[in-house]
Amino acid sequence: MRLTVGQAVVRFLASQWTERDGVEQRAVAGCFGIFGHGNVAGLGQALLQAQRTGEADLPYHLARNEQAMVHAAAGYARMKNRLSTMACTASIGPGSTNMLTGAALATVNRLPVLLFPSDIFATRVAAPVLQELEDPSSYDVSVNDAFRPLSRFFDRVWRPEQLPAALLGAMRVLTDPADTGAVTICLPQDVQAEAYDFPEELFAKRVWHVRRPLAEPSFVERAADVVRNASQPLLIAGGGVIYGEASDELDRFARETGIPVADTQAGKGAIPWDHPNSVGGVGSTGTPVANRLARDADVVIGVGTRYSDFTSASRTAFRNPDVKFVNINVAGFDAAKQAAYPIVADARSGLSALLAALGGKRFPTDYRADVTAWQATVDDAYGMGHSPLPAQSEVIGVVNEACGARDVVVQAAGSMPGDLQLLWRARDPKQYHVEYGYSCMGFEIAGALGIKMADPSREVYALVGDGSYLMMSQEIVTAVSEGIKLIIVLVQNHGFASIGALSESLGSQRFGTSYRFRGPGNDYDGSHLPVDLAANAESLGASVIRCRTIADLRDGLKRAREADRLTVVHIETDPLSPVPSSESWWDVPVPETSALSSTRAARERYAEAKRDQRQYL
Ligand SMILES: Cc1ncc(C[n+]2csc(CCOP(=O)(O)OP(=O)(O)O)c2C)c(N)n1
Ligand SMILES: [Mg+2]
Repeated sequence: MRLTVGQAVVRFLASQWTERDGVEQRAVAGCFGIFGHGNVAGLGQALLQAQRTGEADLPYHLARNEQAMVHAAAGYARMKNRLSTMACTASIGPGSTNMLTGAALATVNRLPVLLFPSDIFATRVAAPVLQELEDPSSYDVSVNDAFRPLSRFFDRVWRPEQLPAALLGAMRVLTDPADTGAVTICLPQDVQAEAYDFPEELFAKRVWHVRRPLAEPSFVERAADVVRNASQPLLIAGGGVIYGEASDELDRFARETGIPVADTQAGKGAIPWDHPNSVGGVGSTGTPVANRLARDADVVIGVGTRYSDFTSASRTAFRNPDVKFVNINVAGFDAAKQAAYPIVADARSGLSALLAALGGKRFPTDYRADVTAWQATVDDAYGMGHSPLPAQSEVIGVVNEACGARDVVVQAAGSMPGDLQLLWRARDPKQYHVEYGYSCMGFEIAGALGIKMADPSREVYALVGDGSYLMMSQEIVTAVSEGIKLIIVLVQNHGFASIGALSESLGSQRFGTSYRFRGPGNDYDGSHLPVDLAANAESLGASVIRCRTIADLRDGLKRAREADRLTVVHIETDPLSPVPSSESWWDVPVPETSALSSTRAARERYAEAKRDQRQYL
């Protein structure tokens, strides 16, 4: 079939499917893109031709920022439990390097996204092309080489005949639950437009069967021995439980063994908040109940977790001197963490196999009274009646109440991820979408767009801080133009509440964390800025509801739900409002020497906290 490389890419992607548990779906459902001279006549023409002739079904969506379109693809993939994603095409140079942060986010979170950065001419006759980085020591280096460490698969197609291998390699990695992440195929701008006689088989429907690796019996037996001999085990549910759709198995495991279940940011919702075994989030922003259980546990069963520093409280969460770890994970890399007894398996089969091997062993459930007491603390935080400005915990409470069981909340950075992990009551495995692998400011609105595209039947609430909104809010325009409804709750607290609090605790006096005029002290200590983010959102095409009080917010959210278009609900909160303690720690180093007494005092506290850090060998 004589096609350009661009046309071949589009045809190929339109024929790729995934299958797991007998359900087939499109592997790549569409293509986000921003065109420039690098792709307008290559992939751009191919997408146009597909749309005009119907020869290939790969809907095109115009994004407003390349980083954001990769976030949208990541949100889409996460909502689809990594079984379907979106492709992204960018022009050469800045268009492509804008995708780097998105690529890193996807790979860190183990989410499949398929990126086509455009690249410099393969023929080099016209070099240096506009936006080319010239490397005097090598002519085959381009800015796109920066994608290499961020991608789980990287290739550059210098000649059309390389394309089939590149595409198959890309699909293999995208659909592998252990290896998935950003997949990057660089397409030189001349090669995109070059024709080649591609074999027809390349474009036949291809189904990628997504594996559910089974646990090896001898590994299950060793791990079961460890768990059977435990006296106070704790299970930590990570994102792998949700991606593996293993909530039923986790429920059964928990009920039959009595073992308490704590969750990570990616695992929240794996079982509902009011499940009899649920003890809430664990680690630096976890609940005190889960953290006390973690402190004393002699066996920690980590299912589908990467053990990020927030989960392990920078390796201070587990303090039993004899603590042992049993990890169930599709990725051998993660299963081996904390010198664990590894079960390299899908969460579903791993949990079932371990449960069977435990032979009816049951553990005490005396943590339940503590959970009940903790829930009263959450109720208080939801309804604290803080004044004159409301507290962020009250905003979270109202959004939680407004959310239907299947609705989705989206967040990524600032003070909200911590408050959400501590306080959010998740009712469905797909309800809680806090991107906390890369914690990227600006993910919220773009990610929410992708999530809503993945499941239009759910109401999607993006909670956005003012700092994150200012970094990346332009996908409001994309959502408006596509007719995609989002509810954006814009939390204005005039700067970085999160980093402000962190800075203060580390002796750095909230330096550079508030959005105010430069004042008399040559610092940002003047009055608030005349910035109106609600008006900004309105100017981008959103409906806007301005709220002053929590009652306004409750009513505003009701109206936003009833609306049929993207609605921004704006509320100002007190950046200094209190939140219940996690009784935990996070390792952020404090200067060892300082001319400031605040820093010296913080250094002493730091050295003290550091003593509880363990290597788990
Ligand atoms: C892209 C990016 N830059 C910087 C950071 C570091 N950082 C984490 S939270 C934060 C402030 C977030 O401000 P805002 O969205 O207003 O949330 P708030 O802290 O006020 O809740 C910063 C700068 C980040 N996570 N992502
Ligand atoms: Mg803020």
